Amino acid sequence: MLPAHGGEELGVEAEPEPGLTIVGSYLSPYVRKVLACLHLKGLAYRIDPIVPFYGNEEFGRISPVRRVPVLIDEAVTLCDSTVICEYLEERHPRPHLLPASPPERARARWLEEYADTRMGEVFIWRLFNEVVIKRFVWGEPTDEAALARTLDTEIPAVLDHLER
Ligand SMILES: N[C@@H](CCC(=O)N[C@@H](CS)C(=O)NCC(=O)O)C(=O)O
Repeated sequence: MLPAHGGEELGVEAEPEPGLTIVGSYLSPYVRKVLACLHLKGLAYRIDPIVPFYGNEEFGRISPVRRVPVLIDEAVTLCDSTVICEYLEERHPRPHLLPASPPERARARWLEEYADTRMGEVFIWRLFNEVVIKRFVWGEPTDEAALARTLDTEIPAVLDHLER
């Protein structure tokens, strides 16, 4: 491990050992998406539970946009949960995680895209950021009006789309 922040070992492996490493905290839904994919495929991995805000220089090298998850294996280092899951699906096709028929595959991809973008925006950046990250990472107060808007209109609209 490389030293990262405040002397803690939150960095990433300089020389990854053979096998499969996922860099990223369990708190991240994008990390958990990749872990769900690994579990469903029965693949062993180790996790380097870095919090992206505290990542060191090595983290910036393997994740140029400083986001998690990152996958490191003996063949490749990859960012972005969708790219990582597609790689796992191609490299370890069974069990298939996408449906067989093109319309169902497309629908599954749309749901993934919707979760990654709109749901991420609403649940991570409007809700979780407002009540947790702003307060406990940056020491800033919650914007109560913005939070109320998210709870009253944005989250119900997202859930309505999923219900439909
Ligand atoms: N499109 C990316 C999004 C990943 C993402 O936004 N991860 C968040 C954690 S939930 C992150 O690393 N945030 C750090 C930052 O924005 O500085 C993916 O699917 O992997």
